[in-house]
Amino acid sequence: MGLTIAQKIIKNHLISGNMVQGEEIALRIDQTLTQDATGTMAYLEFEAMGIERVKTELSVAYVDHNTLQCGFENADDHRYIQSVCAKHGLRFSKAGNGICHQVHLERFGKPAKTLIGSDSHTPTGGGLGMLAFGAGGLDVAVAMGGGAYYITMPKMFKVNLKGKLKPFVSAKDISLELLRILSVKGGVGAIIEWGGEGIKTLSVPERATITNMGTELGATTSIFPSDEITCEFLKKQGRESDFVPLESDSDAVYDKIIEIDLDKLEPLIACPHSPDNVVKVSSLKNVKVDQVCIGSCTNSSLADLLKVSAILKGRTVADSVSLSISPGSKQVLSALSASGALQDILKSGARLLECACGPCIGMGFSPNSAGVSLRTFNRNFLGRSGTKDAEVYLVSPETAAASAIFGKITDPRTLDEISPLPLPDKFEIDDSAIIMPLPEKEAKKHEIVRGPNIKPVPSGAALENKISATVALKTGDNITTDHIMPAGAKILPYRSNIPYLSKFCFSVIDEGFPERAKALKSSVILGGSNYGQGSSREHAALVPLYLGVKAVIAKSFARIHAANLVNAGILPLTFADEKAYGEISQNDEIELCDLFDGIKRGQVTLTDKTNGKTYELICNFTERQQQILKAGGLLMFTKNL
Ligand code: MIC
Ligand code: SF4
Repeated sequence: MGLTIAQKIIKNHLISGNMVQGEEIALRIDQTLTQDATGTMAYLEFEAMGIERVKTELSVAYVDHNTLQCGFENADDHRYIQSVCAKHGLRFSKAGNGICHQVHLERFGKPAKTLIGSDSHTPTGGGLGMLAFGAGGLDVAVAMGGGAYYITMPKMFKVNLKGKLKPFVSAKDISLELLRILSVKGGVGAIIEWGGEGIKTLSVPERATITNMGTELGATTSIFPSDEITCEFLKKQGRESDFVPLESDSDAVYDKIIEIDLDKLEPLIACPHSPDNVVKVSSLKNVKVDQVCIGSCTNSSLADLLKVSAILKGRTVADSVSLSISPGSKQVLSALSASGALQDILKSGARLLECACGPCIGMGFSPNSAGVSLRTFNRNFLGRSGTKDAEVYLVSPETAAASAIFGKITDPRTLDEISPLPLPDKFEIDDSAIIMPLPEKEAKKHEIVRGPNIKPVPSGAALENKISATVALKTGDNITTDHIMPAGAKILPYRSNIPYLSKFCFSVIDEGFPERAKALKSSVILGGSNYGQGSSREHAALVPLYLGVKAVIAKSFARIHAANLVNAGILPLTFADEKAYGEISQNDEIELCDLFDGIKRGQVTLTDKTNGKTYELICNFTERQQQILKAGGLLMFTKNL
C-alpha cells in the first residue's frame, strides 16, 4: 500500500510506536520554534530540565506576540528569552522582525522535515511540505532537549483542488470553504493533505494560508507536496539547496477525500464568533464596517499585501473605517516599500502597524463598543479582539480592502480588475534581526537575565488514588483557550506570572471563577464537546492547575489542549454516556475513586454526591501518559527519570 506525504515523513522520523491509526507514535523533531507569549514558560521548563544545549537541527525563538512593552514586564521577558537563546544554542528573532510563522517559512522551513512550535499555527510550515505541529511549551522544551514528540497516529484526509481561482477569490476563501464543509471539529484526529491539479496554481504563501487555517478545523496538521513551486519559493529566498521533492504515492489511501472546485468558489466570510460560521460575502448586504485589519500569520505575505495595495491605489479608506496593515515580516515590509506599493497603502489612509501579531491577539487596535471588525486573521472567538461585544468577521485580503473603501462588507468582485505589482525575482535577504547563539565555550559563562515578572512554573503533585472535588464550572461546547485563559494587551505581559494570570481565568464567561476555584482548593470543570480548541497556550492548563483544578470532564477535547492537561498533571476525562453531562450540575460535589486502577483500565467512575448518581468516564491514556499523570505532570515525570 502506498503512503501519503505525511506518512512518508512520519516513517522517516519514527522513534517508537506503529503507524497504526489511533496508536501513539513518537517522532524525532528536526526543528522547533517558540513565540514570546508561550516561549517564556517553555524556556523556564527547558531550564528546569537542566540541558546545556538544544539538540535539534535548528531551534528559533521569535518575539512577535507581545511587542507593545507597556511596562517592564514583557521587555524583561524578551531579555530573558534572548539570554536563554545565547546560552543554550538557539537563534533569536528580535521584535519587529516578523510573525514567527511567516519568518520561519521565509528563512528556515524545509520540506520533508519535522517542526514543532509552541503556537497552534505552526502547521503553516506545511505550505512548504514540512510536517509541522502546534504543541504545548513543555512538549517543545522536551523536543529541544532531544526528546521525542508524541502524537496519536492520525487519520489521513485529502482535499483535491480542481480548476483555478477566479479574480478576487483567494486562498483564504479555500480555507473558509473547507471550514464551511467540515466545521471547527471536522479535522480532529486527521492530517489534511492538499492535492489535485488546482494546487499547481497556488504559490507557497497561498499554500501556507491554507495550512495555517487547518488549525481552525482542529486538524493535527495540514501539508502540501513539495514541488517545482516550492523549489521556486526557496530559490527566491536563496535557499534552493533546502529543496527536496515530496509527493504521495499514487496508491496512497485516505480516510476521506473532499473536492473543491476553484472555478466555482466565491469570496467567503466567517461571521461572529466562530471561524466555521461561513457564508458568501455577497449574501451580507449593507453591513456597516468600523474597522478592518489586514495581516496575521494567515494573510500577511508580500503577494497578499501587493493585492491590497493594488485595490487601495488611488482610493481612500471610508471616513468611518479605521484600516490597519501589519506586514508579516521585515522582508515583506522592505519589499513592499521597495516596490512603491507601501506608498499606495499609506496614501489611502491606512495605519501601518508593526510586523507582529498585533490586533490578532488583541495587542492593541481593539474595535469600538459593539463595533464591526473585518479581519484577514484566522480566529474570531468571542472577546479575542479585546472588545467583548465586538462583531468580528474573517475575510480574505481582497474582501478586507474592498470593504475598507466602501465602509460596508463588500464583495471585491464588484471592483474593476486590478493588476498587482509583480513579485520580485529574488527577495532581499537580511537576517540581521536574527541573533545567533554564543559559541559553546562562551555560552557556559553566560548569565540568564531574569526580571521580577518571571515567577516559577507551578508544578503538579503526584496523583492520589481518590479525588474529592466540586464542579467549579460547567461550560457549553467549543470552549476555546481564549475563554479559559484570555490574552490581549492587559493580560499577555503576564504570561510568565501564573499567579497574576489566574485572576483572568474564564473571565470572558464567568468572572467569579478564579475566586471560586481558589477557595474550593480541589475542583473539576465540566465541559462540552471540542473543549480547549484554538491556541496551544499551556497556560490554559497551568492556570487551572494553579487554581486547584484536578480534572476536566468533557464530551470531547481538542488535541493540543488535552496533551497540555496531561502535561500539567490534570486528568482529561470524557463521558461514557453524554447524558451524564446534562445530569451533573455546577457546584455538585463529586468523587473519582480507584484512580490508579481506573486510568490503567481506561475507565473511571464518578460519584456525584449531590445527585446521588454514578457515571462512567473514559480515559484512554497511553502507558507513558499514565506515568506522567501519576508523577504529577510531564515536568515532574522528566525530573524523576
Ligand atoms: C493564538 O493565535 O491564539 C496564539 C496567541 O498565537 C496562540 C499562542 C498563545 O496563546 O500564545 C496559539 O495559537 O497557539
Ligand atoms: Fe500571531 Fe495571530 Fe498567528 Fe496567533 S494567529 S501566531 S496571534 S498572528
